[in-house]
Amino acid sequence: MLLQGYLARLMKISSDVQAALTQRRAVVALESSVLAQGLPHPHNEECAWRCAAAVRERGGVAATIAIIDGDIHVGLPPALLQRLTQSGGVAMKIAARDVAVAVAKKSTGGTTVSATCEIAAAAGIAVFATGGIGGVHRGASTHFDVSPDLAAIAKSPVAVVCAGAKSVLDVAATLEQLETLGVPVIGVGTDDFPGFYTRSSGLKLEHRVENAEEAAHLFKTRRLLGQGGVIFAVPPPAETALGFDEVEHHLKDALVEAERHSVRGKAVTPFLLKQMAERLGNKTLQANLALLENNARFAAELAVECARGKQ
Ligand code: PSU
Ligand code: MN
Repeated sequence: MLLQGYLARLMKISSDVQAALTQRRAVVALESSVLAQGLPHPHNEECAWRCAAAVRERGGVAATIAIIDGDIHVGLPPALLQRLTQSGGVAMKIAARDVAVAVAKKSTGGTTVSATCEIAAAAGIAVFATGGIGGVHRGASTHFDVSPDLAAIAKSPVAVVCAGAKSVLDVAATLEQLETLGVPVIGVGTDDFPGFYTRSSGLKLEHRVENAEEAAHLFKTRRLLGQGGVIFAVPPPAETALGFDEVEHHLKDALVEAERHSVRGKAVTPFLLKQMAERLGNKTLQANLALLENNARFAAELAVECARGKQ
């Protein structure tokens, strides 16, 4: 867990985010690995403005988190955001364990879910929106590739709004691991765990809420108990969601390709997502952008509900 006092000295909080935090208004943290590694230019720029606008429309302040020249930014000015969106893939992918390295070496990069969760918590931001979380990769029983996202969510007192786990993963094993780590996974208006590109992963959830108000009540209760994060799983919008069989079919080929190129470690997730984008074309891109925006919107509604009565 990042230490709040020390971290504050390393952080640059934008004035709008700082004002909202001081006045206890709704703030939504946004990750930036999706901008630096996840989406090609110029779609990453479209993602940034659509998510920020969705948060604003629902009465929240967006706080994109990233590390630029070693500074931890909470709320990224447009000129610095472009350093990531126009980096052509050379920006660092910063997971929780890389934060200290990136700061010490004055590096520039996008923060993944694990790093963003920990930085958001240390900055006093309770709600965080992303596309899909990382998790247990297929074949993990032999190569042990489990995303640090899961452990970071378990220990950070943050509500993580997502459209499920990335479909390239072993989703059932990811849910098992979240149970082991003590992370509640709550469906928003659904009994199914969403499948990122698809409305359902085919796996059922134990608990659901119907709206942001119910989600806020549950999350506040968890915070009162002094426990870690909660995952709120929102199905991707029906208009752009893909079919389960179609995604699985192409995924099999993408996994073979990853094996053929001996892709390992942090490169696995970006490689598989890029393969899927190439195989399914513009549809994955549209689905990805729509679900990111949709998650940002729900996260803002949740943050507004959480802030109610605090000002
Ligand atoms: N690359 C992408 N898209 C992403 C990510 C990386 O093309 O969304 C990021 C997310 O921020 C997520 C992380 O937290 O990947 C998980 O990576 P890994 O499986 O290496 O832990
Ligand atoms: Mn990994």
